[in-house]
Amino acid sequence: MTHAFSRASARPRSHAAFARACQLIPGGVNSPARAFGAVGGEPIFFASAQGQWLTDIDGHTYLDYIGSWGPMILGHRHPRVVAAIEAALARGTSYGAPTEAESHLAELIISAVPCVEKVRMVSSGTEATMSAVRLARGFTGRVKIVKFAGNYHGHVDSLLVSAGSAAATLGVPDSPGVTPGTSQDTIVLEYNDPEALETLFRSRGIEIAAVLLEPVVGNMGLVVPTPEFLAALRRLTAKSGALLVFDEVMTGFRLSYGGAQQILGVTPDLTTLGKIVGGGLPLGAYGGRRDVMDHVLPAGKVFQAGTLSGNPLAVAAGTATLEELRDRPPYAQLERHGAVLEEGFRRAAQAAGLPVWIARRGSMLTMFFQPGSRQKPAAAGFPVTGWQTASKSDTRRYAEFFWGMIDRGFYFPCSQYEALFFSSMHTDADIAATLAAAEEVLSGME
Ligand code: KE4
Repeated sequence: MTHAFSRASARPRSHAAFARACQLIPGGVNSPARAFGAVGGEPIFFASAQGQWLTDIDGHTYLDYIGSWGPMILGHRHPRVVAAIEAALARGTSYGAPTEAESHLAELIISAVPCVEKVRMVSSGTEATMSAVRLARGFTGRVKIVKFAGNYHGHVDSLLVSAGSAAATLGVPDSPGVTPGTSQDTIVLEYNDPEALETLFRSRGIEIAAVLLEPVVGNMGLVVPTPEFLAALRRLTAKSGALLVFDEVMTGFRLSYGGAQQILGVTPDLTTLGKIVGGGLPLGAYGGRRDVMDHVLPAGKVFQAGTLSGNPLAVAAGTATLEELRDRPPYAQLERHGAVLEEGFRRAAQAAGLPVWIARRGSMLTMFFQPGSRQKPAAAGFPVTGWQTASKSDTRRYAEFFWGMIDRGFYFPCSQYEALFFSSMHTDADIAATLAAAEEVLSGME
């Protein structure tokens, strides 16, 4: 089914821009997640954004359900964030020396995130997870890292093993260039499988430096942890001396002001952050127990450094974003809108006779399209509990849904294996218009 917008003729300037970019940048993009590889067609080039809206270089406007893959929880160009960046800019852009603003942002993070007693700022989520893994190994003196299939933690060599997000989308969950010597110390288990975790710790617990996971997964589509899985994670790591590391780059300040760990009631030993904590500018962070963090150079001997770590502009954007989230928490509204979207998508898919599994936490949601013939009302979809079930999705149907929504001006994630996000700027009318469009698209799908 070809779509008005999916044809390059719908966006001639994007088409030309993409052709030019492909001559200069691998795949024409600076990150594969935005390449539209899984949905076909060409990526859209954008000119500007404001609030909940994106405008492409052909002048089309879209309601934004990606929010820069998570950071824009307050919408684009929030006045408090813009003012903070402008004020910092008037004083300088980078010093390569400490500023008081970094301590203020550190205080905000420490007061918000339950496990964080000390924190180190870096420039991306990847740097945060890479550093946390090195710290866990340096602190414990152990080697093995446990991760879970379909979880994505950035493009860290040792973690690009059965990875999610663009790695899963584009079929390179174990990337070329990652050597056996690197990946041999990474153990991959299925998410939400406490028995596998028990078996591993029974035989190899003393080898394990850390267990790293997305506490609510966004990178295989949205998957929530079972209470049994969470309890096993915390019990087994505590008993064996391994560190429990929550990668909250996506969920931090998204699911609540204290992140996933606050709503799940499980306190890890380390947490990694990114996206929202930088307010849309390049900033990541890792933090946790003081006795662990004090092993980071120069307090301790675990090396980690960065020219632009704690960059004044990024710190200003992150600080303003966190202060706005603290002062006017949007989470009740995000929950209300999320529940309406979830129920509306479920009803529309059922009426269209399409088997789906819908998972949601707050303003993170995925509708997994599943194989099966159409029958009205649709048979219930099977639960998606980990990569083994997520990877059974009908990605062709997802692509058809994606383009149908693009045709109608709704910018959804360009992969079945991503979560959608929406902001505090999305209105009741925006949510209703989204559901009306989804009903139209779903009812017309093959
Ligand atoms: P960055 O290096 O992209 O800032 O963060 C890596 C990362 C780490 N941990 C989690 C849980 C993440 O979701 C991410 C990055 N997420 C992807 C989207 N699923 C970023 C989009 C992209 O790669 O362009």
